[in-house]
Amino acid sequence: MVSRSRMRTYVKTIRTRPFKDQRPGTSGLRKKVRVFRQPNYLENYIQSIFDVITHLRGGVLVFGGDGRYYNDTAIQIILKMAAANGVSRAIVGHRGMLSTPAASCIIRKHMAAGGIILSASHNPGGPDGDFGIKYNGANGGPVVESVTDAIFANTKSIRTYSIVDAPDIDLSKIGVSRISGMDVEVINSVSDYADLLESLFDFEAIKAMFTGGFSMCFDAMHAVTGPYATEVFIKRIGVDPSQIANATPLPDFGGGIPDPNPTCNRTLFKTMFGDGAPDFGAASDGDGDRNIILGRGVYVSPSDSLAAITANAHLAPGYRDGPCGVARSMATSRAIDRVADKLGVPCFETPTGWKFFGNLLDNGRVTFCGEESAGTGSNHVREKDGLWAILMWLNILAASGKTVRTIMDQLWRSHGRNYYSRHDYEGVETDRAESVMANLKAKLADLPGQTFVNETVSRADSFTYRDPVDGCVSENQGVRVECESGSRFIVRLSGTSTEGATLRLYVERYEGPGGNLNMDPQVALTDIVNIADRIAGIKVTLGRGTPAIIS
Ligand code: G16
Repeated sequence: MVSRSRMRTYVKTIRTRPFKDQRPGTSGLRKKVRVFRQPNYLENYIQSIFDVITHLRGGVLVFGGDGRYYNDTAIQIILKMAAANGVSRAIVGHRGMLSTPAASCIIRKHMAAGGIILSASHNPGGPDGDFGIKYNGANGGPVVESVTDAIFANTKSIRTYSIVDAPDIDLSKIGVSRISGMDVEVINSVSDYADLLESLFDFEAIKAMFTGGFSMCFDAMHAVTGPYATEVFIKRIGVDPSQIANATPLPDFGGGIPDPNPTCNRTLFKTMFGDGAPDFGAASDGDGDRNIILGRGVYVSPSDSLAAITANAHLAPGYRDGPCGVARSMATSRAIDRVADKLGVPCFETPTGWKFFGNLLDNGRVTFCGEESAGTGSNHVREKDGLWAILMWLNILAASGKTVRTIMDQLWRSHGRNYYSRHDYEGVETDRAESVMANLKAKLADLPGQTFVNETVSRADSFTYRDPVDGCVSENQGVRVECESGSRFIVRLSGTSTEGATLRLYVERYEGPGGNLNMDPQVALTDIVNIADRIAGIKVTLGRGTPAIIS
């Protein structure tokens, strides 16, 4: 506990004024760096966390970020505020860095009260880029909406914050120091997490596969995953270092955008579709929770990856019994539903945002969950986990002796294929994006029964989620329009963009096991894309001819 005399000596109470724009989005508070650097902006939000979650006083908290620009400055401020707010022990990643899944692992392993993660995920970094703050609870996962709502409410009335007046803490040395009554333990960021992964997968089988000539290209995109990939792939599995690209984390991600989609990671996609491509390609994002999977000449969409993992996970030692249940976000393709159906396990449909999986995982209702946004994970932590997904794939390939293409062909031949794509209209005017949503919602009641080209609408609604564990209701989670054929489209506004609005159109079409399973998804989806645009008037209303990113 912080002694009163020490508190008097070191704690400063600073007057502040509320900012109006501190509502957390899909994944914490995400803003431009320049917004966070305004005097008191970061401090107000952090103080609001401590004001709302009062049991952090006297508790243990985990701290770390993805190493992006401003991570080093922000973490010093946050640690000094934690000390001033009575946190008894801070567990901090070496150099202030922790991947998001590693932070979740460490919160759980050390039974901490929670953790503060500094990341804007896959968003660009650097002084003109983005920064973000997430608060995760004792289960290691993002807190539920009622808590983020309370934090937001606090930011609107905050008048003071507390911070200790002390020199910066040296986060480059592993060990324990003390700041105004709070122990600061700087830990090796990778070992707990690597141990957890090693307990779930057959590293020996994966090692034997590489020894036998299997080749991989893993791109860490100069983000936080580099040191974890080095530990797991190179040190523990024996992968040749030449198979790991961009493993050194940089504050600006080397000038790239740490989003492993086909547009931001052209190099990997070019490699995997080029002559002499390796057997396996993968990448993760800024904070290491996303993943992308490719085989030689084949891209596995995140929705398909979730389905393939669910169908084959029994090949990994940690998942021998298969899943007890699975979950996907509403916008994710329904490929996993078919796998779950065959396995005889429930499949839950949640809104976008990993926080909605927390209750299902904590309550033992699901083993795997995933999202179309390149997020896949299991009950081993409470965040999506890029390296976990990549190791799961490697384990499946090693245990089955099959290629990525064969795994996918077999999945589609037994379950059919859910052709799927997401079209992102980024940086559009907020008013225009909101008017697409409003116009679409106004049409919903009349859509069922109407035929467009060759598709007849069977259902059209705005998605409302009722959490089966705590009964909480989340409304307006995206508009979905489903057709009798099984095709559907979904439109929603992103909750992670930092400039204007991002409108996402998700399209899906089902082709049965006997159908044409090898089309180019964009060709297969042409009709439903056109129908969506005709109904929602996206291009006209936004004044954009094409989406910025198609994935
Ligand atoms: C976050 C959330 C994910 C969500 C994604 C996209 O991921 O954790 O659950 O799917 O954003 O959200 P939106 O469509 O609202 O932009 P990350 O990796 O950015 O933290």
